[in-house]
Amino acid sequence: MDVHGQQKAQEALDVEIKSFFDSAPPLRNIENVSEDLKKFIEMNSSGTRSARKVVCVTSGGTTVPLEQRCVRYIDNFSSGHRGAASTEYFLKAGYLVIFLYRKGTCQPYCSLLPDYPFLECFEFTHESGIQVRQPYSEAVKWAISEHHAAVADGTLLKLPFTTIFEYLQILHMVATSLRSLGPNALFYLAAAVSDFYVPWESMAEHKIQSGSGPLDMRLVQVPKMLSVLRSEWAPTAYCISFKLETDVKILLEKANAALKKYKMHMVIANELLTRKEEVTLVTDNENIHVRRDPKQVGDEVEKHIIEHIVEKHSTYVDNLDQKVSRDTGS
Ligand code: 9Z3
Repeated sequence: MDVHGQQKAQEALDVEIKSFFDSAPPLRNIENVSEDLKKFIEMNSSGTRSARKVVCVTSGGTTVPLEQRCVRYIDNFSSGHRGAASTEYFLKAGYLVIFLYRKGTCQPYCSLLPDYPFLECFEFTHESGIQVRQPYSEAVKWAISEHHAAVADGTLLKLPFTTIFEYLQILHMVATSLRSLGPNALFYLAAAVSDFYVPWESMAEHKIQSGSGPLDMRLVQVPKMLSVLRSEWAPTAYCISFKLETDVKILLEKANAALKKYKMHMVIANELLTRKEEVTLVTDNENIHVRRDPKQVGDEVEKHIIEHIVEKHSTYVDNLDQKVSRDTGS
């Protein structure tokens, strides 16, 4: 595409993005989100913490409501395991984490707990108090101590979303809040984001009636926000997105295309069935194949992913710092 064509495409995207945000239902708890973000950043940018790196981990799938008073919705698959496990490894590596997660999906430090932890893990004592049942005592102790430590230290901020409207509005708020951190900010976009949605103004208000025959509904494309994240929202942050496919034959090609198209620093390519075993980290100059070691009990692929990212992000920060020093002659 020539320069004129690129300019036209950019203008069209800007119009689509504006219309998406203008027509999205306003976030119900916008004041709380903005207050929590402000406190999190202020708390962590005072004193010795000023040089700490901050990562926004997105996790879980977004929904697309079909009715304004929503009874039905389309969902994007994601258990939230990738985001939750990665959050634990980022915290361990010394990052501050903003965990933007789909309500009801996996949470950091909870992977060893059963699905219904309250009913399964606890029992009454003779004195009608509550205690942890023996098989879960270590897992519960670990979950509580790690989670409380992260929240009490102010190193973990959790922000929930459900719909595509909520997700993109909060991501926008997070990105613009982290802009001042420059290269120390990292985006790790593991959430499974809807590609199509029903614009709010063309959505039925009430429950769609089934008596009226087959449902004919037009979904429009969700504007690709990755490119504005890079160009406007947080232009010097390190940005990592994920590419999910079910056909391995096209996976790397698609990941490479996304890397170039959205100017990502890294795209993590994963295939649905093997995503917990292996992924490929695709960057401009190399593809790094990462596997979990099945012989090592409890080894997780996320541990190896985060090790590589910490190294790449660190090099990125150092290179930008050196460039700034050269440019300013300091
Ligand atoms: C991923 O590819 C994640 O790794 C998974 C993790 C959702 C597969 P789980 O939550 O699974 O551990 O069960 N996330 C991104 C998926 C996605 O929607 N990517 C878009 C695409 O592939 C780009 S934003 O086109």
